[in-house]
Amino acid sequence: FDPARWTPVEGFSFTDITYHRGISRGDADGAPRGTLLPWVRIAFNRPDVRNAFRPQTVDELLSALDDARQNWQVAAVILTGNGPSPKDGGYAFSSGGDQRVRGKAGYQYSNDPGQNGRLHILEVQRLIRTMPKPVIAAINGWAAGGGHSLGVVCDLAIASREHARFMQTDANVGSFDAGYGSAMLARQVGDRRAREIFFLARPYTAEQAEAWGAINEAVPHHQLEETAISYCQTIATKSPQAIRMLKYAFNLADDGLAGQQIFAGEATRLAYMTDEAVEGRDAFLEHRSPDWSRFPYYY
Ligand code: S0N
Repeated sequence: FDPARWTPVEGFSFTDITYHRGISRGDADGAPRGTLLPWVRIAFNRPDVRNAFRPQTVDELLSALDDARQNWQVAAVILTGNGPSPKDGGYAFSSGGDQRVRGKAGYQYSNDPGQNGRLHILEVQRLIRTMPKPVIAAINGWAAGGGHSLGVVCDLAIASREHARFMQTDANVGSFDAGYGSAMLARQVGDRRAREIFFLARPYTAEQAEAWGAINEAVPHHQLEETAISYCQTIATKSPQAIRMLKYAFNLADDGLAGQQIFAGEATRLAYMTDEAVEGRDAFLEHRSPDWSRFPYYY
């Protein structure tokens, strides 16, 4: 984490995550020093427990991700973990659900032990999946259990050669990501390897993850943030509409009717921008029949 490249996003008081907006350091970034840049960094901030997430962490993740989703000046999101741990120097992206707050019925808010347990991390997965901009996992250390699955769900993933380690531990602790965490992993690494990763829960390295297609790139640890930012910089040079349509196109087949609905919503947005759609609106407002004669039946 290079503080010169980031400023806290105002309006939030998070404890379990940090949320920053990219800022320019000056000429090298192509904008005057301090200019806001079109990407954000969301990081797990519980390094003493390998960035395990509890319900409050998930609430905070949802708030930050939704803010990034709605901000029309943000082109891309980096998801990562803060660290290393002050206790033992260990690095983590995330070790998944916090097993210490797991009750009989699920995960509990610490301030309300009577509340029905739930770990709504699947809502985070869906938000990453459906937000109209790429989310880049910068995997700086352990990605285990539900943390492993979050990396899988992100659009792109980069990992530290020295510190990133992957292990799908769900079956060790009696949980199972039977949605994106397993299905998308099988798309990425192949069915045989995905079953191995889940059934055997063996640790694997960033180099193995890269070779298997589970991540885009393994880079030296000191280049992890720089690489993630360079991905954002490149994405920010592309057509926002093209990136959005491409993301939804990649999702469409696997997401069934939900994927079709999102893609179709974007198609409708584009259609609204045509003179033909404007004619339909104007005709209604002017109490006349629409005149479609100017609009050809393309083939
Ligand atoms: C990550 C591991 C491999 C790191 O090992 P290492 O480096 O040896 O560190 P440790 O000494 O083990 O850990 C350091 C300290 O951190 C604590 N800690 C680590 N992980 C957790 C955790 N997940 N919860 C709570 N505490 C954690 C350690 O206890 C230690 O603290 P001290 O020093 O005080 O003892 C290794 O740590 C590891 O294997 N961790 C556990 C990984 C794991 O099994 N995670 C849970 C898997 N399950 C999920 O994530 C659920 C996912 C989920 O919610 C979900 C997803 C889809 C569908 C449904 C659900 C659902 O369950 O609702």
